[in-house]
Amino acid sequence: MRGTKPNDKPDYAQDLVSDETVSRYREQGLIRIPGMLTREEVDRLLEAALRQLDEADKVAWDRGGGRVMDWVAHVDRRCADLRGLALHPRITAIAERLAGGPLRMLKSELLRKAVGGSAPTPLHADAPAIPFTGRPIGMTAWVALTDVPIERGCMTYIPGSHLMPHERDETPPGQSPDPFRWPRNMIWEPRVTVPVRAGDCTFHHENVLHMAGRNETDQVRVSLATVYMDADAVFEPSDLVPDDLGGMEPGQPLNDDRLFPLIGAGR
Ligand SMILES: O=C(O)CCC(=O)C(=O)O
Repeated sequence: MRGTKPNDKPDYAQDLVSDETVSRYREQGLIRIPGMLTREEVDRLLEAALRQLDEADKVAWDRGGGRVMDWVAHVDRRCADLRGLALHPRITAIAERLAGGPLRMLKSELLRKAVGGSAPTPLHADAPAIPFTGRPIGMTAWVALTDVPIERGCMTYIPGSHLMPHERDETPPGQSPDPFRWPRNMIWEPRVTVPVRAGDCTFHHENVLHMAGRNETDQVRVSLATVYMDADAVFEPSDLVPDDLGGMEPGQPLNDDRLFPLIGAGR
């Protein structure tokens, strides 16, 4: 664990994921790591998460007459337990190994798909909502704090789509591009649906296409999605997302250690 300075051991991250897993992530743009958290961690973090979902202001995402989900933005800035999860030593070490270079935490969002139907999460890639450029490319670690079978709205991905061009129809003049419109060339690509147990973690590349089903069960779906970016990434404003990162200037590097801490080996 972090207290024993795992990153002083050069083979720490190597012990956590094999070279084969890293290659698979880079080919497919996603990977599931089962059992990332212990039962005790899941219980403690779910309790903290439910408290946040109860008390904090939330962003609601409605689409097609239903609620896709709601979330607590930047939850790491208001809850020490969930900050600990966003900067979890195993998760961050694996993230850097998958990405192949030093990363910073950009943001973490505590997600909820409520009981009572909800709406599916539409197919999208995250890159248009991450207004930064850099190498290695950003990724999301999505940690399940409840079991998420297909019926509770687990994620479905198009493996390899991060390496394919995302062909879209021309946006009519004067209109913003719709990031949730299917890229035309992806419709017939195979998809993979990934149910997860509480404590499992998936990582997905910011350009991989993904979606999720509705929650059709009688239990809430709770997860923490943390976005990690290249440690030297620079801000590139986007029309699609409000700048909720603290008034950054175009071209400004992501080097505020307080807001965007280095993770893993760089800490
Ligand atoms: O949790 C979901 O349904 C979607 C999450 C997502 O799109 C993401 O973490 O990038």
